[in-house]
Amino acid sequence: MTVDSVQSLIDQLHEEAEMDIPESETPDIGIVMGSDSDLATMAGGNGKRPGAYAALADELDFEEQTDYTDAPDARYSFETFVCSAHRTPDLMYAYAETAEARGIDVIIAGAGGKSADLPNMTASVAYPLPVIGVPVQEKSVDSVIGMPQGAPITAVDAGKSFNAALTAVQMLAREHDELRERLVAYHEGLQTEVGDVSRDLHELGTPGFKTAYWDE
Ligand code: RP5
Repeated sequence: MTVDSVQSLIDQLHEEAEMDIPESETPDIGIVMGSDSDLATMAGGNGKRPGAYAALADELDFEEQTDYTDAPDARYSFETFVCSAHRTPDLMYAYAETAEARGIDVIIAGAGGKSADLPNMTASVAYPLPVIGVPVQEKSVDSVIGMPQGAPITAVDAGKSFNAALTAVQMLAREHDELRERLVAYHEGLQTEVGDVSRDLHELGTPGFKTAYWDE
């Protein structure tokens, strides 16, 4: 028995899979999570470190697509859903099953708890689409990465949805030079930050650095 609110999402996914929308107007990355309680880890904010949303929207100029039939201005986009593997298995299955036809190139799937089955089941159903699993908690790592031979999943360390987004864009960048350039620019920015901090720490000395940086 699937309740109406879930069934309408399932129906919508299947309808969208039948639409003939150019790939450039469909989301490139699909982000799914087992619960909205995973959102702080998957997106960032609310006391958590930057997550996949922050990597895509703030660092790499992606835009979130909230209407499948109305692409955002940005060329590269992602979408976000909650699909619980245990509470809404039909929705999880429908998302994974339709993802490729809906134009998604890579899925980032996050779940917490000891039975974090959304990433691994999504990977099984969506195959051959690549799925990057995010264990939302340390105790979720084994259930996310523990796939049998022949059933692949790529995964990041617990909570590292930011890196999952970078990995997803690395995959897309093999076909999109513009994304390759954005990734390189992001990495150069990281190097610059380390270089600047290192010079300041060395030249200000530890007490001076603490005053300059910690009292900001
Ligand atoms: C998992 O159970 C979810 O991914 C979440 O991390 C955890 C708890 O879910 P809620 O009870 O907060 O919805 O399936």
